[in-house]
Amino acid sequence: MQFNLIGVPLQDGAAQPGCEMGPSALRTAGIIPALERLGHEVRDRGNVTPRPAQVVDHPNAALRALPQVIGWTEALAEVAYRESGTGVPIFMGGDHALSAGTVSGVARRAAEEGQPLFVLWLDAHTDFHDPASTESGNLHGTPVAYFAGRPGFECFPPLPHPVPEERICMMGIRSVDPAERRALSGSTVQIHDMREIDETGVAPLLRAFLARVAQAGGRLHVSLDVDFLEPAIAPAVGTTVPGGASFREAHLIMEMLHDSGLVTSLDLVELNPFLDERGRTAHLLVDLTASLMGERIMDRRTRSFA
Ligand code: B3U
Ligand code: MN
Ligand code: MN
Repeated sequence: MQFNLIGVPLQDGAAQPGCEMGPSALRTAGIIPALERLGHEVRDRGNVTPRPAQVVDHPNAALRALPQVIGWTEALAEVAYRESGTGVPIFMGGDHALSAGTVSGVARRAAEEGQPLFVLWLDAHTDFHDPASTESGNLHGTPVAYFAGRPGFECFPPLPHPVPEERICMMGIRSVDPAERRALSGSTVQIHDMREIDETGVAPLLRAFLARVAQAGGRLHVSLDVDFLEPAIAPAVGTTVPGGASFREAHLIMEMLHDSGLVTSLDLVELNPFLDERGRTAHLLVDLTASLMGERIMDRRTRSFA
C-alpha cells in the first residue's frame, strides 16, 4: 500500500500548547520504518503550512484563534483532497481542529469517486460544538459539527460535501458538554460511549459499523484522538479523561479495521509531546498505526505465524 504522511503542526485549536510538536514526535518514534517493515511504501510529504489568517468577527468572545483555525482548515481541505488521490493519507497532528479540513478534503475525493464516506471517531469527546456554543472557546471541540454540515459555521470555508450524520460512528465517548448533548439528541450520529463498550466489548460494536460501511460500498476515515485511550497508558494529551480504552481494546480495533480493508485515511491527533513520558505515547500511536496497517500476532484465517 502507498501511504502519504502529512505533518500538521496545529495547536491553535487546543488550550495547551505542545501539539505542534506532534508530527516530529511521531517521526522520531519511527512511524516511517514501522510502516515500511510491513511492506508498505511511505512518502513523507512534509508539514502543512496554513493559509494566512484573515480578520473574522464572531459574537462568541470566548473563541480562540478563529482566524488561524480557518486558515488551517482551508489549507488542509486542499492537501487532504490532493493526497487522498495517490494513496492513503495519514495526518499527523496537531490538535483535533485539523479534522475539519482533513475530513472535508477526503469527503470531496470520495464524492468524486462516487463512494459514500464514513467516519469512525475514536475520542473521549464528541467534538460537536459550533463556534457559538463552545464555552472553552477551543475549536478542537467543533470539527465533527463542521464536517457534518451543521449550522453556525458560516465563518468557516464553505463545505461542498458534508458527511451525513448517520455515517459517523463515535467510540470511547465519556465527556459531553450540555450544548453538545442538546445538538446530539436529535442527531443520527451513532455513539458508543464507554459504558456500552464495558457492557458489550468493542468487537461487536465495530463489526456492525464496518458491515454497514462495506454494504454501502463506502470508504472509511478514522480519526484517533489520544484521549480515546486510558490516560495511564497515553499520558501525552492536554485533555485526559479517566476510563479510556485499554491497550488491548485499542489494538483490537486497529486489527479489525485492518482486516476490513475499508480504511482510506487516518488522523492521529492531540499528541502533546511536551506532556509525554520518554516518548511513550508517541510509540503507542506508532504501534497502533502499525496494527491498523497490518501488524498482527497470527494470521486469523490460517492460524499460522507466517
Ligand atoms: N468539550 C470540551 C472539552 C474538549 C473537547 N475536545 C477536547 N476537549 N479535546 C470543549 O472544550 O469543547
Ligand atoms: Mn477530539
Ligand atoms: Mn478528545
